[in-house]
Amino acid sequence: MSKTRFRPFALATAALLMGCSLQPNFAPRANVALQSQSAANQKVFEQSAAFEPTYQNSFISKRQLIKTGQTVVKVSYANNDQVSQLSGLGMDIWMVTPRYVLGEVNEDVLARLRGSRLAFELISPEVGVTSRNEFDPKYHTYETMLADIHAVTAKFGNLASLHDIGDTWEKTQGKANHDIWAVHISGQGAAEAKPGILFIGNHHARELVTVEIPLQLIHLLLESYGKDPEITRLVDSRDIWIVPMLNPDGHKLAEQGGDQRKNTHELGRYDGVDLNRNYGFQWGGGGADTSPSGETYRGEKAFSEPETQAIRDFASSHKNLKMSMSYHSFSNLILWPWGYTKQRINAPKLVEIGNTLGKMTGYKPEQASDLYICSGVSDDFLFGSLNIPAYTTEMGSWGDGFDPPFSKVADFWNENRGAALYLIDQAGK
Ligand code: 0X9
Ligand code: ZN
Repeated sequence: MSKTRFRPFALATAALLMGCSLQPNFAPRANVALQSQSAANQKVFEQSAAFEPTYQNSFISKRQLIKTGQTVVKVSYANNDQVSQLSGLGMDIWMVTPRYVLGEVNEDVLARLRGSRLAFELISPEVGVTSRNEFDPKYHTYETMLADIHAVTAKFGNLASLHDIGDTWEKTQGKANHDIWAVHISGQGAAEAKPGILFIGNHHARELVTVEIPLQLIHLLLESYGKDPEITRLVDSRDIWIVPMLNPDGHKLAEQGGDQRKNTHELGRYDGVDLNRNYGFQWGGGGADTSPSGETYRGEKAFSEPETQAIRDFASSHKNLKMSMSYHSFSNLILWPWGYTKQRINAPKLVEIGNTLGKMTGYKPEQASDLYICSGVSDDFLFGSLNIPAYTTEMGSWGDGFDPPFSKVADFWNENRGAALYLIDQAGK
C-alpha cells in the first residue's frame, strides 16, 4: 500500500471489489498434526526443522483476505547473516524458524527481495494480498486502557500513581491528545531508595497482547497486595514502573484493524518510524531501514521521536532502575542485548537470568542478534547507555500472529506471570 497508514474506506472498497473474502488459489489442506498439538508442543514444533509454515497454518488464513499491497513470504536462508540482510532490505520480519524467515514485504521491498539471491515462496495467496487484522473489541483501546489505569491507581492510591511521561508524535503536532502513561507501584518506604524495574508494552502498535500483559501485571500487583505474602514483599521492596502502551497513535490504527507497526509520523509517501529502531545506542547500524518505506525505518536521527525520547528521559532520570522488560509479539522468544552486534555480551548474570526467563515461559532464550541484527533497539540503549539489564519477550505463535482472539490473553498471561514476578525480584538481587 502506498501508505502504511490504514485507510478503512480504501480497504473496504477493495474488499467489496474482490468479493469481500479472497480465497487462496490452492485447495485448503487442514494441518491436522499442528491443530492437535498443545500450545506448549506447538511452540517447540515451530522451533524445529520439521516445521513447515504454510498459508493454512498461519494466522492470516483465519482472517479476511484483502488487497493491501503487502505480501507474506517465507524466505529460505542458509545462515544468520542472510536473516540480518533481509532485515536490512526492509522486510517486516515476523518470525525466524530454523529454515525460513517469515514476514511481510511491500512492493518496494518485494522488488529488492527479487533482486537478491534469496529463494522465497509466497504465504499470501497472491502478491499484494494479505489478511486484514482483527481487533477483538475485548482488547483495550487507548481510551479504555487509560480509564483502567486511572481507576486502578485511584482505587489503590496508597500503593500506586499515574504519570504522564511524554507526548506522542500526533500530540506534538496538535493532531491528537495521546500521552504516554506510566503506572508507578511501590509499597512502604521511599520508592526511589528501592531497586527499580521498568516494563514497557506496545512499541509496535499491532502487537495487541503486549498492552494486556502489563495491565494484567498492574492488577495482579495491586489486587494481591496484603493478600499474597510474596507479592506484598515485592511491592514493598521494589520501585515498579509499568508503561502499558508506548505507541498510542499507532494503536489507534490497529484498533481499526490496521496492520500498523510504527508510529504515525507523517513523512510523505510512507508514514511512520519504527520506535524499536530509533533509540540512540548504536543507532544507524544494521537491521534498520534508512527509508520511511520500510517497516523498520530508524527515523531521521537517534531519538527523533517523542515516544523514544520519553523512555530515554524517564530511564535516564530514574537512577535506581536495575531491570527492564519490553513486551512484543510474536515468536515465543526471550531476547537480551546485544541486538546490533553478534559479539557476545559480557554479562553472565544477565544471560543466566535470560535463560531462567526462557525456562519459566517456555520460550526460546537467546541473544537478540542470534535472531537477526537490529540497531537502535530499546534493550541495547537501556543496557548499553544506562547499564540497565534489558529483556524483550516475544509472545505468541505463527498461528496467533499479532491479533489473536482476546481469549488467548489468559494463556499468554499464564506463561508470563511468573517470569514478570521473578524479574521484579531479580531487580533487587
Ligand atoms: O524487530 C523487532 O523490533 C523485534 N521483533 S518484532 O517482531 N516484535 O518486531 C525484535 C527485536 C530484537 N532484536 C534483535 N533481533 N536484534
Ligand atoms: Zn514488536
